[in-house]
Amino acid sequence: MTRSLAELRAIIDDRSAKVGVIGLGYVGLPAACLLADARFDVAGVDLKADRVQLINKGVSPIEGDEPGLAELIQGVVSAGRLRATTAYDDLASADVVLICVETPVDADHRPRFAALKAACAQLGRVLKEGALVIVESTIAPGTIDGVVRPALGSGFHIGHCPERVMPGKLLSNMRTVSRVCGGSSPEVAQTMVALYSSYVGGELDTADCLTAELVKTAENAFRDVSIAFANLLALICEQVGGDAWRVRELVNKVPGRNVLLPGGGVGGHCIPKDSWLLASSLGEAADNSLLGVARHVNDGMPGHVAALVGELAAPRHGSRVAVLGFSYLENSDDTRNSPSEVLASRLRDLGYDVAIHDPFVEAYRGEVADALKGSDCAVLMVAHSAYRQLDLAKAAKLMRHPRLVDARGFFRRQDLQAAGFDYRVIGVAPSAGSSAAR
Ligand code: SAJ
Repeated sequence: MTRSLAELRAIIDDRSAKVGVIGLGYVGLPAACLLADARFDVAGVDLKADRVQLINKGVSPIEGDEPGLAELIQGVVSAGRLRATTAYDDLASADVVLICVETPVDADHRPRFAALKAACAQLGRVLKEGALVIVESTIAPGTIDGVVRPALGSGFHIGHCPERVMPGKLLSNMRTVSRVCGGSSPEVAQTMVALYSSYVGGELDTADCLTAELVKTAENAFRDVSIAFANLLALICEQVGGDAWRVRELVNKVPGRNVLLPGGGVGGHCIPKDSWLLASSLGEAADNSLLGVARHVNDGMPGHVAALVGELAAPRHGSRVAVLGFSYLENSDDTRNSPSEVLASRLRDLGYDVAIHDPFVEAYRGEVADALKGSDCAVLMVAHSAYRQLDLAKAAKLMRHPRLVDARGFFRRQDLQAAGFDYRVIGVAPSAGSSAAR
């Protein structure tokens, strides 16, 4: 090792360290901007040349509303502290490099490390000895030792500081949410704390790499299992004549009890795959494990919504269903692993024509009235605040048949009734006070 950690620490503290970031997407770009804003000289590497060009013009390639990001990119690029490139060679002089590439799972739910391995191999080829490499992508337990270290080669300090961001809040999450600095040694972890304290206001906990891998996959898997419990409770309530929203309300009255929200599905880039990353250490047993079963429950919810549509409006030639909401999360434009996409294709397989509306997603932005017009059933799939403005009485008149499946418990039932809708709410049995019978 040519450089001691103490020397690395010193150039981090005086901000003369050169920083690299690989992968300029939802995680890497805001991180690169915050480090540049903290007065580090930052070089960002991304395979996508068009994204690199946009960034070097001071323009954000990230769609959707990300408060403060466009201004920050403009500021740090025009100040010359952030430049983007497609060439790994530009990282040869870096002292610290963050890796923020995708870590998906394949159709068999096994982790796919191609992007991570490629980034590590290309970086290891050019990076100077003694540099610190930190993986921010969410990775399966054992990945730092089993994949990153061998691909990178020897001579580097290695760490894992998993990202904890959500679309729509990237900068505020990065500035405020606590982080785990998992280092290949306690000294490396402390050096990571020095780096992240340059822009993270939340707590910075030190740990080893394996613990950091487990913390991130566990917190997302726990959320997935908790959502699956809420969804299963919803299915049970429908079965036995109950109302999952009322049950949830009464359970959560007791402090410390927190049943999450049932709904039409679990999407996004994180929750649907991070459970499988954690479960990967179970090998063949992963599918039937608690984590695997929870995944199957949540993956089944769009299909259940399609069945509820079928109960209200049996598919006939020319039947038309309006799906309200296509992004995976309310008030976001992010459509990764969108449950609505699964629902729409299921409905088409059943013979329905499907019209989609979403105020945030370019392809489906039009007038909600156009999607509802002449439809036989509508589905509320995403709880966008904009749908609070929907005039239900007007909507009912636009439709061929005023029927609605509320897959997020979004509308007040008395409002649906008053507007003359025949409706089903996910988690509520037809007999539990809604007029579902046709
Ligand atoms: N969902 C439900 N019911 C709920 C909560 C969510 O059906 O009660 C659905 C949402 O509609 C969405 C999906 O689950 O389709 C995921 O929603 P989310 O609120 O978990 O959002 P993510 O995936 O953007 O954010 C999660 C967060 N993780 C945790 O809260 C443990 C966030 O803090 C992480 O930074 C993010 O994953 C990540 O990047 O890993």
